[in-house]
Amino acid sequence: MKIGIVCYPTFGGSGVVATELGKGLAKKGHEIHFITYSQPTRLDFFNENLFYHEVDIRSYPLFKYPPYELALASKMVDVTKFEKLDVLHVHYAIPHASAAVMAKQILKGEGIDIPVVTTLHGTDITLVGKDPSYEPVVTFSINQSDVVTAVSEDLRKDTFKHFNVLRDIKVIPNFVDLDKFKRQRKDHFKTAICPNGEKLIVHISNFRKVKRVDDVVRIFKNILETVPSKLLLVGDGPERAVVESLCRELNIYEDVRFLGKLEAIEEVLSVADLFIMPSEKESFGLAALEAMACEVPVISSNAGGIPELNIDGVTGFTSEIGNVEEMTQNALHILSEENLESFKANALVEAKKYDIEKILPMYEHAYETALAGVLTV
Ligand code: GMT
Repeated sequence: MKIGIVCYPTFGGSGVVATELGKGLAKKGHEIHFITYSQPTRLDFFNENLFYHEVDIRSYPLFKYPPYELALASKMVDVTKFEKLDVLHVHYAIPHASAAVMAKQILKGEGIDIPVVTTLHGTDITLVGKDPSYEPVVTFSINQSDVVTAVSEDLRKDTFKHFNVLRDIKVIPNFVDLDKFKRQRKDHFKTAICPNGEKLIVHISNFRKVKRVDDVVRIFKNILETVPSKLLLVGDGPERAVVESLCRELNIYEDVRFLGKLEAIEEVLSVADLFIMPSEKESFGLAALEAMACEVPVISSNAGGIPELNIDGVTGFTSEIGNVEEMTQNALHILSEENLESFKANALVEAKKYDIEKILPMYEHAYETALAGVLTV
């Protein structure tokens, strides 16, 4: 099948999922055409089935805001016609779904029927999408897509709650490559960070307010009072300076390392003992899944779709958003010698349910359904 994939090409979860999906489908023999404004971050190897088309955004003195959505729709029309695509798969509703629906209409006028599959990822529904400044367009593009998928049951329910959706939404959870994300005995790396056998605690995010990185730091400060540990903070974003100041204020800076935008996160996760995700909103929590695949238990909030992945009392614990005290107690419970190994083993068992090999066929089925729908219209 020839599939056009549209996504944000950056470090964000939706871009990572879209890129890994394209790479996985290419390995299975599908021809994948990424249509984005720059090279997707994880598109870092050559494969004869992978193609990249850059959206040309022309500026003009009249434009205070260059119309990206129009440039994207035009590029989708162009690539669909000239590469003879079978299906367009857009990740993140804003503005990808509406641009795809526009491209579909344009192509229809030229006698070409192209089905659109839209995957909802989270903030496109729960934060940005439901805002009145975008809601009517998001509703329209969800209803006009041929197939719509959401990355968790919670996100599916939220979509019905916030939008006047008149169609089915299929849940296709995010996935992990178990060959890449796995426990590794990189003792030299662990020893370099934890020279005295400390426990290694990790948080990965884009340091936006919804990630509540300050809670991570406060939980870590509490853990330190009982268990010698080190904290690695991976990622970057608007809250980073605030979090750095907090570490100084709490006098724990010596035990915290900020790694910035690290690409090979599997190297850090593969030697970690605990992952913390206290988010205020999280439709799925891809970073937690990647941690679990590396046998790392998770302390998290119970926001959004996280409890579907992090099974309370089994793979880690979930608590009310902001309950730093309970998260601390749960972290200490996991880190105790008698509990750590069983939580690690459980994390891997659960992560295996999200093996890329199991999830890819669900997307292939979604494409076939979309195609069949278009053919019978
Ligand atoms: O979480 C973010 O800030 C990034 C965002 C994105 O769109 O890139 O992530 C969303 O999609 C990920 C992949 O499906 C999910 O794992 C994240 O939970 C989701 N984030 C939120 O819902 C806040």
